[in-house]
Amino acid sequence: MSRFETLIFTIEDGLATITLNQPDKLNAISTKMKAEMLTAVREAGAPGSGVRALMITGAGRGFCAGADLSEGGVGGTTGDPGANLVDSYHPVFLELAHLDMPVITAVNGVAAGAGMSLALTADIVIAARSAFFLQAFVNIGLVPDAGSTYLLPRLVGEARAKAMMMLGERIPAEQAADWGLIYQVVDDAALTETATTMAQRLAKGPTRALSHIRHLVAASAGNGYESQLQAEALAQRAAGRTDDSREGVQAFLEKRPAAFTGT
Ligand code: LHQ
Repeated sequence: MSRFETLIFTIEDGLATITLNQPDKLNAISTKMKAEMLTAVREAGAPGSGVRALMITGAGRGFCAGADLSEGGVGGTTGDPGANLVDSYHPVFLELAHLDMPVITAVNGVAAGAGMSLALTADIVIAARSAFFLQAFVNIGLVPDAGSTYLLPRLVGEARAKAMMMLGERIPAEQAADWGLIYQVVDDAALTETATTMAQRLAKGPTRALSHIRHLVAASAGNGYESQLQAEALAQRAAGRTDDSREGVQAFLEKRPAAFTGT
């Protein structure tokens, strides 16, 4: 029997997969789900877990409909939305941001509210053609949270970000891809295979370099050009000393595919 009530969590060949599994509520984020996500993400990131990539997707027709509004409204069990965010959303989102491995989200259906924020935490977002993205917050008189006001303007620019946030309209997956909000749209039937194949490839990649890439790009939002050059040099020094870098160069010279180990 699974240890989790609201998720399916698997680890296979270095790839951890979290499937949000409350399909009757379009995988809305309950208190239990937040706690279980935190446990699962921590397990994936723990030293010695052997995990080298994480994929997040949803069961059923939704990816994630945001905060579970059936659980005491927007304040959750505490009655205070701010405390709800700080106490139980931020730990999950920060744990994801700090992971030293690539993260993919396979957006199988609606990604709304904090569910959209969750989708955008990934390094690579792939969506099914029928999926849509919704800054649902304003529709219930709230402001975007769980990182949406940080990530969205950076991805699509302020004009589109503010229109999404203020109008609370559904943005179809293809439009999201055209805007640069996500990486790729695929036919619904192809989503799982496409995303899994990409995640498996990342799980066999040069993990240290992939980790530096995600942290460098995250840092670039707050750095000037010169600081970012410095950050690149530091990361390159570390990446250049890995077994995977040595293997990559050797494989190139020997005209064979590299066999990266993540070390
Ligand atoms: C739901 C939900 C849901 C519970 C669908 N909860 N049951 C965090 C904490 C602190 C402060 C506040 O902010 C936050 C972050 C947030 O995420 S706030 C934003 C919360 N999310 C929303 O406002 C989205 C609400 N949902 C919708 O607008 C629609 O359900 C969408 C557009 C997602 C999907 O529409 P439909 O495809 O037409 O599906 P539906 O509305 O019929 O929903 C299907 C079922 O899922 C339904 O249950 P039922 O028993 O009637 O079949 C919904 O009640 C349930 N559900 N979202 N967030």
